[in-house]
Amino acid sequence: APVGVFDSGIGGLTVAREIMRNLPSEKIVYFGDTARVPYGSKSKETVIRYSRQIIRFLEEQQVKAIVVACNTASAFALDAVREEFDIPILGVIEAGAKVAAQVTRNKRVGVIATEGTIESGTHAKVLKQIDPEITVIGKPCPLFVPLVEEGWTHDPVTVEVASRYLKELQEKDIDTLILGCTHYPLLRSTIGQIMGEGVQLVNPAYETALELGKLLKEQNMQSTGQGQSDFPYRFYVSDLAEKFKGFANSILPFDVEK
Ligand code: DGN
Repeated sequence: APVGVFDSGIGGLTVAREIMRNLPSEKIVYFGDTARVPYGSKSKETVIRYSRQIIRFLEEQQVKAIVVACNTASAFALDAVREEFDIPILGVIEAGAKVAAQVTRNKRVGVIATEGTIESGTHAKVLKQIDPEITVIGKPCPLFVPLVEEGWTHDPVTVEVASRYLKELQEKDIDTLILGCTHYPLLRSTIGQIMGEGVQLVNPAYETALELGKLLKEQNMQSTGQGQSDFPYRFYVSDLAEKFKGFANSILPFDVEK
């Protein structure tokens, strides 16, 4: 059976991509809620409702586990949907927070994400559960999402915007920074250059793929990939499939056909 992955739109492809790279035998059914994106500026109740609907859809696709690739949905809805559904559900926040807690030396961790994710305080809550001595400094960077979707990952405008957003974090002496939004791993080099070598960047997309691997192993649900003849990835969107395809083809190692 495939793994279900969902996001508010196209950004979750950064998570799907890490699953493809790190767990190449797994099939994926991806759902991007492109009709209702962004989630980052919506209320908790709304994000829970949307997440619930998408999980039902993925269950109909017979998935064996679900990855909530969207950080905002992970922040707002993970606890609620885990209670409601029997299927294993993994978010992207815990995996990133766990690694950040391991790598920080000075126990000062920065988080950049959407407004909703930062306001939810979920990263801070999870990090402090792991180590109460960690100080968490959050900064919403809402303009990063449209800049990435515009394809301006290395544009001077993006460098300027990033410098403005990250200035505050630079002044707060963090040594670890969580890229707490699906799109931010695509800005990794720009963010890394601005923050400098003393700051370790944590990519929750990658860490979540590894966590998924562990979960599937523990539950004896791994695929072997053997006898797989069809193309192993399926993508669904709630609107504008063409635009989705364009973005997908720019970041995935193959072309999405239909
Ligand atoms: N996928 C969202 C997230 O990771 O928080 C970003 C896009 C959005 O819904 N604003």
